[in-house]
Amino acid sequence: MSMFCYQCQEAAKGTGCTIRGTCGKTGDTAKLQDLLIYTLKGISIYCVKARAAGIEDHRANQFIVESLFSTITNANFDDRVFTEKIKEGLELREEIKEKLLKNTGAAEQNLHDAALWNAQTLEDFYQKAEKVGVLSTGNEDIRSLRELLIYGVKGMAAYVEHAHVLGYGDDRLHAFIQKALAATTDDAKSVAQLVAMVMECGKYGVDAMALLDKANTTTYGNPEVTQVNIGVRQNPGILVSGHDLKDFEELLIQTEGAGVDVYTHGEMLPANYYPAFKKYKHFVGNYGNAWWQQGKEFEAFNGPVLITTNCLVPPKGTYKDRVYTTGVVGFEGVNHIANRTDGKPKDFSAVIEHAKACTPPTEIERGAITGGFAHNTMLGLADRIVDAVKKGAVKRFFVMAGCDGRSKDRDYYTEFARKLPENTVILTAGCAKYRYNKLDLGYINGIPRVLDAGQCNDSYSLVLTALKLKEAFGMEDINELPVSYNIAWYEQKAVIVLLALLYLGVKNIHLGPTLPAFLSPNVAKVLVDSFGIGGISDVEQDMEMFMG
Ligand code: FSO
Ligand code: SF4
Repeated sequence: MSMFCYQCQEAAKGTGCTIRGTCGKTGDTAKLQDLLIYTLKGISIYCVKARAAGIEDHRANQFIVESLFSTITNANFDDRVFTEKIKEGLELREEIKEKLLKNTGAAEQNLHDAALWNAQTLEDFYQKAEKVGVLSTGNEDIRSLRELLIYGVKGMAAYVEHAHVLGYGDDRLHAFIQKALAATTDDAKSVAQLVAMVMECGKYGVDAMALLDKANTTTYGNPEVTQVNIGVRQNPGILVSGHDLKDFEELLIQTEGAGVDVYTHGEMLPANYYPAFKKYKHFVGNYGNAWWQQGKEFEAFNGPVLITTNCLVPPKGTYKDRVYTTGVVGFEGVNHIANRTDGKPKDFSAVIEHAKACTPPTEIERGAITGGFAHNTMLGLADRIVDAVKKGAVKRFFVMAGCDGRSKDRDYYTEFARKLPENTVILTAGCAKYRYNKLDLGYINGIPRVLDAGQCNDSYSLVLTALKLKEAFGMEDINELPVSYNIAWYEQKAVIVLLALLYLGVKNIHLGPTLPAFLSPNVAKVLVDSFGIGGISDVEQDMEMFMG
């Protein structure tokens, strides 16, 4: 076995990737990612102690969050990045150790190896990585809970990083992330204690999404109901994918008057809903679909593509020279736009110059799709929605948020949406929407039957909508609402969204297309028994179950 990774829905054979990732990650990259996580655990052990002594290390906080984000599925495939991060992490760990020693005057005793090990060469890194990966935890249930916790904080880190870029932060989130990472090295932690920590992770997940929501809406305004153009214009274009709105804004500013158009792809689609971006005349609309379709869509786009976060698919040679990564994203041999320094914007001039020399995008479709149903819009529609429910025009809401992926099984979601009775409404967020957002599902009392709140992090908006409905109907419990949860997951941001929903008391969530490989039978049983979590079967059977 040259690697072991089971963090996403595409884990090979539903158990784990052992030779090469389905995502394209090599065994070497997987090992370096394992070692980086181990390094972060060591730093966290010290950060927890330093915090208790009154020392908050902001550089460590930021390093941990960015490093976690870089190990999320489809974010970074560049071994040099991980090697550098491990080296930097080891130095950082020693710095915090020194600070702590100065402060307390006594060296720490009996520390876990994660806080002690050291190595310099790449060869030593690989050797060490073999001993500290996922399978180094022997007990299947402890391993499952440790990994569930790690994937939860990876997702949380992504949202914390997006908020940070916009100038929003909360040290309590860093404190929890580090406490969780350190806890995964503590052999004294029981199954029950780890379960409690996983639930606590959900609480901080809600806080992280609320923080990001505040950052996004304060900076760019509340998303508005928008008809998003999915056709093309005649100028050369730049396509922007991923979730980072700050990158998007800076690119829009720098392309003004350049004779180059800007389009969104995948999870950047919701940028179309923000008032702050609507003023840019060269912002055309959305091109294409969810991340996994990027091969053929980037090819047809003809111009440069900027990937601000996951999901990046290893680029084909035919368009690789047109791909630009930035932030935590990376791929060997692909152009990378450097981070901001001294508060100055990123420099996208290379992407813009590249675009000018390209032919305009090939048209792949025409028309428009509707979105912008985040919590503020929903608040404005609340009376109409409550009325529609009371009069029986809406019988049930289906939360179908989450992710899309390349597996054929995901056709289920298109068929499920198509076959839903006409008196039902889909609430969505994340790239899962592409499975049904171009179907003509019609309207109920002027309200579309597919209500898109935004990116996966905007699942927070869906929760606020559910809480508002609970209040409007005078209900005690969110589970009394006529809402069913049929959620599609793919990577670790979906894990934090799920844990956040569980923390808020949402029961009977169905998760597909398959349950996570990292849930051991016993851990899965805890989730089934306590929260009624279930999988999916076939469309007819599930429809009957949900509507029944
Ligand atoms: Fe999708 Fe990828 Fe947003 Fe994920 S583009 S799969 S859950 O990164 O983050 O929904
Ligand atoms: Fe496999 Fe997913 Fe891990 Fe990639 S991220 S190696 S596809 S489990």
